[in-house]
Amino acid sequence: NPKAFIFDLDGVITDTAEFHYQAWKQLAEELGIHIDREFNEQLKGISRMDSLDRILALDSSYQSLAAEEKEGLATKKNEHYKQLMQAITPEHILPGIKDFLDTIKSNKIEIALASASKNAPMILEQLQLSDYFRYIVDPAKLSNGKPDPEIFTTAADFLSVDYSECIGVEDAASGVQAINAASMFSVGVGDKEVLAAADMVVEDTTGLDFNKIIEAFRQARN
Ligand code: G16
Ligand code: MG
Repeated sequence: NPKAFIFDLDGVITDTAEFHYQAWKQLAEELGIHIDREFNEQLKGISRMDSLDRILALDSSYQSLAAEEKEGLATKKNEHYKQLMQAITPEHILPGIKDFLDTIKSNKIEIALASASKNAPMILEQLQLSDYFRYIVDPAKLSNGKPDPEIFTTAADFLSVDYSECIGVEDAASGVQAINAASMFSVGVGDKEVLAAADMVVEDTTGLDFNKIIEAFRQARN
């Protein structure tokens, strides 16, 4: 059996993308910049500052902002986001995730979180899922974001588990890339074509079948 499951948060455990979008939209409007849901797609899995850079790149009048000004804007977005996140309850856990976590736990396999979100501990708390997670990687301490494997290897190192004995679960192509680069078994949640690099893909979170995943993991390791 694998020794650890390492999860992404947004798009796997809960859908925070819409809340991030609302918060960025509010900030963008204050700056007179227009963004839509299609644009928001490229902000998934991307860090707060990188997301801000992509938004500011849409308007030539924001090309020479000082670092402190950008910090201020990023903080402002996060204030909007935290406000919206107050509405998050266990009802916002994606379908099948609670049962999947219970099954992993009852099989005595470790669980960790590899999310780019600095708000991840608060979100898990509100979803009432914190107790499942032995470790939550602090993205502020990383040198490189996904697709770099660092966030996944950091979790495995903390748990003292070989990378080859870990299974990573991701909804973003960059996340799957990060898992693969860490030599872990990758499970993609979402579009088969977008996540073609994953060792296994399920359409949505209801497809996360513990036995099927273990079977595919064993086959890949033989
Ligand atoms: C999530 C979201 C991103 C967000 C990032 C940082 O990543 O997908 O859109 O920009 O976290 O969030 P925060 O501003 O809360 O630090 P993941 O890795 O959970 O998919
Ligand atoms: Mg994600």
